[in-house]
Amino acid sequence: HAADAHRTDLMTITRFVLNEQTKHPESRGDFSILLSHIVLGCKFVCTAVNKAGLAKLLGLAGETNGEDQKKLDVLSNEVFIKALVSSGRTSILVSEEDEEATFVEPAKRGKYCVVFDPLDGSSNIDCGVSIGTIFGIYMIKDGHEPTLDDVLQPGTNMLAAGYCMYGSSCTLVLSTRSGVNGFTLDPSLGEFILTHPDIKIPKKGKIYSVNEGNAKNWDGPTTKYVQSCKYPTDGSSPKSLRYIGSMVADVHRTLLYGGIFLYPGDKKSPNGKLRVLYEVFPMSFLMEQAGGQAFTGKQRALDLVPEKIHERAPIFLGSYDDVEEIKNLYAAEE
Ligand code: AHM
Ligand code: MG
Repeated sequence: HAADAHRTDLMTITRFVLNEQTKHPESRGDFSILLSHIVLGCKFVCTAVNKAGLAKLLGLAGETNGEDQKKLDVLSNEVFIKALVSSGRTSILVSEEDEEATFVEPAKRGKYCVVFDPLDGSSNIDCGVSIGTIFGIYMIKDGHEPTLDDVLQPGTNMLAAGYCMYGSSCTLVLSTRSGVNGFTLDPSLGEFILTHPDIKIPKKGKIYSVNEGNAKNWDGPTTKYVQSCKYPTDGSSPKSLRYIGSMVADVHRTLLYGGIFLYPGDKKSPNGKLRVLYEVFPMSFLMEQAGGQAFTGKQRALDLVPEKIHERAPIFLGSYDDVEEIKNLYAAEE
């Protein structure tokens, strides 16, 4: 029976990625190796996040030798950097935690560059709200010493992107340019199992997600759009508002249920808050791969060419039809 097969034929993320690689005979398994190191980082962070609340309650933090316990985001960053360098498959790493990019020493270099936010939404840790890791993968341009230009590429050049959400369960969502698949960590096996094959975002959604506390500084099109979510003039029902304030959780809900997530630019922060390389690009990549869209208020988000590694951009992403509406409002403004 199909149901039995479901229970006994476990499609782990490793097996899934190896299967995908057989479609590319020239591949030598480097990508699978890189991904297995990312997966290890995610498992580590998942365990650390789950223990964090308890450690605090028991007063363990900082008691031994008066040495402060490392902050979870700093710890997660170290784990990812070390795992990625030791994979032997990377040349340049860009992390939201580090001012400068990490250039891997020549002996350990490989052809990939990884941009990531090791623990996004960390201000939510103390109240147990879902947080996550976001990552994107590029290939270095051939035959030269790695330079920053290798990571300052448009999002359209990404080979793969994903996130891992540390919530009521630990879920890893991945795209290697052929659709989007979701895997859930089975803690007893220590393996990510395919639980959400071929995710497609609904064409239109019933939810909008934005920090409305910034409304007084919004521009015309964003203001008009959010107004139309609450007071639609086309006879449709108003949308529901959901905003967690943790990008991975807000985007994950948007991907599964449909709707729109926006972090617009405003008078105070013309480029919004979210970072192009390791927040805007990976999430936009996943949205497009799932049949949705991602827009900056001026252009397709993945067409941006970042000039600095920590650059920010406004972002509107989600269901195809919902993003189309905001695109029309910005086009009308010009
Ligand atoms: P952080 O890098 O300080 O954790 O900020 C990133 C987070 C995102 O997860 C989330 O989408 C956004 O900040 C929420 O911002 P705001 O609190 O301004 O609504
Ligand atoms: Mg962040």
